[in-house]
Amino acid sequence: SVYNELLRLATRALYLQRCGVELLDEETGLFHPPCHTADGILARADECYPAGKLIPASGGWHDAGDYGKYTPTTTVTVAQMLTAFELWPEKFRDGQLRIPESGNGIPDILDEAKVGLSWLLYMQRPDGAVYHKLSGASWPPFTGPEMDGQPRYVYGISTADTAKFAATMAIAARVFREYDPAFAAKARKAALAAWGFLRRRGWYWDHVDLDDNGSGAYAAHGDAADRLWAVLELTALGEEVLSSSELRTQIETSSPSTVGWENAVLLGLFHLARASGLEAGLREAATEKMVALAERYLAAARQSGYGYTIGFAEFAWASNKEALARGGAMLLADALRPKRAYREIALAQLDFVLGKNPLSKCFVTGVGSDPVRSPHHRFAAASGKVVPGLLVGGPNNRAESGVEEAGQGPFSYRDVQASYSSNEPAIDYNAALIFAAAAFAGR
Ligand code: 9MR
Ligand code: ZN
Repeated sequence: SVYNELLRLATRALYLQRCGVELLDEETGLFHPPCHTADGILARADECYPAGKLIPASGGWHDAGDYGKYTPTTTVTVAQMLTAFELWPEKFRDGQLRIPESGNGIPDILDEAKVGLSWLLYMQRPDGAVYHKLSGASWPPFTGPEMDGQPRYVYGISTADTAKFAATMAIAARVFREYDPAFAAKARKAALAAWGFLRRRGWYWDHVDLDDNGSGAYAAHGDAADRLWAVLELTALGEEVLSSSELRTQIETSSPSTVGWENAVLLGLFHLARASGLEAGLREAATEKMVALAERYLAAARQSGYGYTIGFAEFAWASNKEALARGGAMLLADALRPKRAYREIALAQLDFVLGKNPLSKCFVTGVGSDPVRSPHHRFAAASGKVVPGLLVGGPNNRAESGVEEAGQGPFSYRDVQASYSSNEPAIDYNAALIFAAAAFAGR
């Protein structure tokens, strides 16, 4: 049961990131009045609306140390939470997180996932397309979120975001069927509307550089991986979107990576491999792809005394998340083709971020004997309190912030607020942590 509290805090950290509502948390003493309640106004005219139109999209989660809300991270975060729940339902209970919804008869992790999903539904245009992000035009000051009074803009749609949305809503439609059928039906309808848009349109992103002056770019350079993810999830849901021979070609020629905001094909392959009523050959093809990836990371881990999958030269922005995601790829493969080494190496990734590393530092706030103390996190800084359960990006050779020392592998890290490139948490980093903690938590 040693990972149970970690799982609880890592999941609960999303609750502490909620936007658009008052936060009044007895457990941590954290408080802020309702924030960003006027989210948001359309930054530029598009095919459906004039510039300045109010697109009601309050709610959701603050992405990271900033107060932006992004489709790329919200989708993959929800998708990983729901996948963890599907794999290990016995580890999630109603009442586990002590959040406002605790006691409503639905496992808390689903309630929390719904916060992200409900916001995503707001981000869909009537024609099915989905907006990329919602944020201010300048980076917010280091104050509580309620003090960030600048206008907040909804920035242009993209087919990459629309596809990520379709995939995530398809997962939600499947998982919520048993717990909240009305919501599941809504998610399915939204997924199909997004898919309809994708069928009518090739790769497109309504973007100008100015959009990124006060928020992360989360730039996509195409939408092929996202479209494939959507196809796989819709198929797993039982929708016929491609012929089985086309599907097979797409699976066989795919190149999945770890699950992240850039690419979440791996989740689609996994859900398809487990879908009932599908040709065994298709499921087998998906499994082969997943096993090949897991084997690659296993070989990498064998080069490291820590069993870490990230080599010295590979530490980059969000290396902690990448390691946990590599472990996650092994856990997904393990669920299809059990292999002890997958679980051992996945655990080694978790151990590393929890402190079994050259700095003996725990990269999660509020956890362990030497946790992160000064994350690049506006709300934590303003409150003067610990916001527990947040995983920071970790060692980063490129040291974009200029604060941590560059090129030092696992030592390129500093626990100071200014180090946004090594010491900032983000919801998608926590999703990878939730997944790993869920795998090793007891029931
Ligand atoms: O997590 C993101 C990482 O993969 C990118 O390399 C980096 C630079 O583009 O951006 C990270 O995301 C940040 C986002 O742009 C803005 N909110 C904070 C995110 C975490 O640092
Ligand atoms: Zn907010």
